[in-house]
Amino acid sequence: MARTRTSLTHWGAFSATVESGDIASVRPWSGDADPSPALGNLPGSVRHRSRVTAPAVRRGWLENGPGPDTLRGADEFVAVTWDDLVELLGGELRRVIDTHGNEAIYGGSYGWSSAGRFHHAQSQVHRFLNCLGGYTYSRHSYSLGATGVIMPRVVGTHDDLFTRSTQWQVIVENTDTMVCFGGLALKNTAVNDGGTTAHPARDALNRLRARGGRIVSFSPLRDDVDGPCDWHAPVPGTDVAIMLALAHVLATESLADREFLASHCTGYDRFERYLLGADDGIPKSPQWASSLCGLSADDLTALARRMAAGRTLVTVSWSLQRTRHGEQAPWMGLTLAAMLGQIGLPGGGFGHGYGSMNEAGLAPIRCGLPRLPLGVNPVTTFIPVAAVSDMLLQPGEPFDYNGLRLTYPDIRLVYWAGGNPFHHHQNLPRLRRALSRPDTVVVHDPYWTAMAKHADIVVPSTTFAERDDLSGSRNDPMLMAMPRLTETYAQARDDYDTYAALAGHLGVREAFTEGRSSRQWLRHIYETWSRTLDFDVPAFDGFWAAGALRLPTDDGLTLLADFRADPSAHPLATPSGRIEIFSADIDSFGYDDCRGHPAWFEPTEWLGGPRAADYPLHLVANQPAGRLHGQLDAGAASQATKVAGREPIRMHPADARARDLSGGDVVRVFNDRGACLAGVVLDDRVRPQVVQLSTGAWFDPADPADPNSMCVHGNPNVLTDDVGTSKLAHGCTGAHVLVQIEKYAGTPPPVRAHQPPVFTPR
Ligand SMILES: Nc1nc2c(c(=O)[nH]1)N[C@H]1C(S)=C(S)[C@@H](COP(=O)(O)OP(=O)(O)OC[C@H]3O[C@@H](n4cnc5c(=O)[nH]c(N)nc54)[C@H](O)[C@@H]3O)O[C@H]1N2
Ligand SMILES: Nc1nc2c(c(=O)[nH]1)N[C@H]1C(S)=C(S)[C@@H](COP(=O)(O)OP(=O)(O)OC[C@H]3O[C@@H](n4cnc5c(=O)[nH]c(N)nc54)[C@H](O)[C@@H]3O)O[C@H]1N2
Ligand SMILES: [Mo]
Repeated sequence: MARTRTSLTHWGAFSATVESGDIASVRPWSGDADPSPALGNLPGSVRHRSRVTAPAVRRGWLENGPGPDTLRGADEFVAVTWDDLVELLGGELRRVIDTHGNEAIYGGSYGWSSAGRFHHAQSQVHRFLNCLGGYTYSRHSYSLGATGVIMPRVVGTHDDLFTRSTQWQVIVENTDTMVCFGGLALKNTAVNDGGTTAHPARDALNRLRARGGRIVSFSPLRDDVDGPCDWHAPVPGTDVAIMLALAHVLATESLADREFLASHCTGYDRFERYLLGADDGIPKSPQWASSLCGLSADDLTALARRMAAGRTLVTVSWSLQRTRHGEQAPWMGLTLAAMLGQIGLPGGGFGHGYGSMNEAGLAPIRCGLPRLPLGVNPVTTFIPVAAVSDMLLQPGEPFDYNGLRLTYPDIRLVYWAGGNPFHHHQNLPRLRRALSRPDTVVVHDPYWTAMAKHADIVVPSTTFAERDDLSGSRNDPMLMAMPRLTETYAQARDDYDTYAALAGHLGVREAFTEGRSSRQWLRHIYETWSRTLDFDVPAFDGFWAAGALRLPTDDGLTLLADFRADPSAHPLATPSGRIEIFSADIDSFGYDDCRGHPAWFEPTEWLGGPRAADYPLHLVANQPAGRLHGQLDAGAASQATKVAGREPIRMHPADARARDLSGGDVVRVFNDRGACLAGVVLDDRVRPQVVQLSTGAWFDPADPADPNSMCVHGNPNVLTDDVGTSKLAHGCTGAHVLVQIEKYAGTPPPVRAHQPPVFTPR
């Protein structure tokens, strides 16, 4: 019998019809005017054949015990009982801790998992590992690796840039020109960490235009802005040069707000010497930038004048910092906005992440969120999150990070729950070699992702649809009940129950569970949270019965308005209390790849450099429109985007003609790191010499035993360089990579990405 229930994902709330143990259909939540098409991936996801149906152990690990093994990813699996799993995994955790110490466990476990706050996979795994004495952890995210380090140093905050960003209504009413580096991709506003119930960005842009506001987009893709805009398609990776040119016009035409620079910023003089070329003899003029970015110097000059003549918001998408030297674009965007002197004025100033995540432009809630307490991690060893392969391949080696000199630990056990490094990490051939190094790799996931296939111990997790939970997102007014939609599939278990059993085996059950079942925890975290509030909310049962709770929000915000109004009463959390256009601290580190002020650094992966002679196409590996990352790639909305069963690669018709390619062709995309197959889509909204292949096709090596094997499905991370943004942040640089493309000769191998691995009897 069909039932209907309401729940939510990171990409939206919905009501689901449930039949025969699975989601049969979904309808977007009534309050959402612009729902995400990715909701279409949910039907059939609970009982999909790619589910992990029982605890599984890699044959080689079972037979030979823990140890480095290049067979990871190519071996068979053996199904074991839950009791066996608890004994094997519990015993291995005990061995590693007793022999090598807790530092030898890598528990960074980066990834998005699903939206519920209690069953949040990272929270669960971190609480569990903390109960065992801790783990080597990771800092920051693949989303904002560079921003997460540079922005606290130069504007004193990271989170506030997003949670307290200038809101859409303020932009609609006040902004004359919105200058968007990296566009305003509406596809990305589908998503918010922890769930999202409304998608107002499209409507806001339409209302801004109706009022006479203009949108200027710098992006290799025309459709990074939906609807009318002034489109500039520079050579990818040259945005900092463009911003410098705009700044140069402001500085040399007396259009810079020197009063604001003196009262609210520090170090503009040092930066201006660089801008004007006082020391290096190179003025960063529109003519100079034009030779790098391919845009006309006159157009840049005219734009700078227009920006100074009205209320201008400079926005920088997150993608711009997911490249080598990614610290520079947000820092330079902030500097440009500071020179315009409109930071803190309604509709003017700086924004970071409009068109990257739904939260930019949305009102923050006026309270915290219910959350599972994580305990304390006594281990102080960490890595910047995108250094995972470096860590596994170079134990004991020193590295630079944010002014520190650190050492990579010797990891024996890698523990992953709720993330997929074969989605998120760069240079997958190198990652495969790195994953052959530790003694043991443990993965919890509902699905047989490539990461699960590379594990020794695979723990079948439930999906959000199989358990009770509650949502919560810092810029969404709705706290939603997420009731279990259907019964647990096969032998899957909630991660919480798995950790409780492991904790029991290891003698820390009470510390982990505090005597509560997961249902009791849900009530407990809600009640603990409700006691921190200065407004009334229903008791847990009332909330659960109502299904949703509207929280109060801070409306009408302008980013940094308080600081602007009174910088001494509201100083920034920077050394000077002001915007640091020059940072003495960063300067003192003496890094060659991040200096004391924002600057142009020539990228490695760009059309203007020597690599382009061999790999003459610039691949933009952006976020997929039809899904969240690799999640539910097998679902209908994601599958509808595929071409010949492969991930679509969009290219300009001229670049296709030059290679004798037509739409629908299967092509080999390659460089010196690896290769993948993809399906051609011709589109003149893509800048010539640029191709776009989104992330998220499940990695599918033609020959799993060969670490250099091509991916037959179209995962761009077989091509990307595994190198950090700089010594300052070591952020992820996966957004850009140079490639060559050729027609695939012969019959393309079948895509097997969504099939389980081969099992063998014990
Ligand atoms: N080249 C390139 N690479 C990129 C990017 C890019 O722009 N270019 N973007 C980067 C960015 S910004 C990000 S955030 C990352 C995203 O990378 P990830 O966050 O690692 O990707 P997801 O596919 O969301 O992985 C989440 C996993 O959690 C699993 N899961 C869901 N619910 C549960 C649960 O309850 N328990 C457990 N145990 N597992 C669960 C899902 O099945 C899925 O496998 O990718 C990064 N990689
Ligand atoms: N549908 C959907 N939405 C998502 C996600 C998803 O997986 N699916 N992932 C979410 C996550 S975790 C994150 S962190 C955010 C990421 O948000 P972003 O990092 O901002 O997203 P991207 O799609 O990688 O990039 C946005 C656009 O930047 C443009 N761009 C790339 N390189 C350059 C350049 O050098 N110069 C200029 N001017 N433009 C460039 C590309 O054309 C691209 O479409 O997205 C979130 N939203
Ligand atoms: Mo992200």
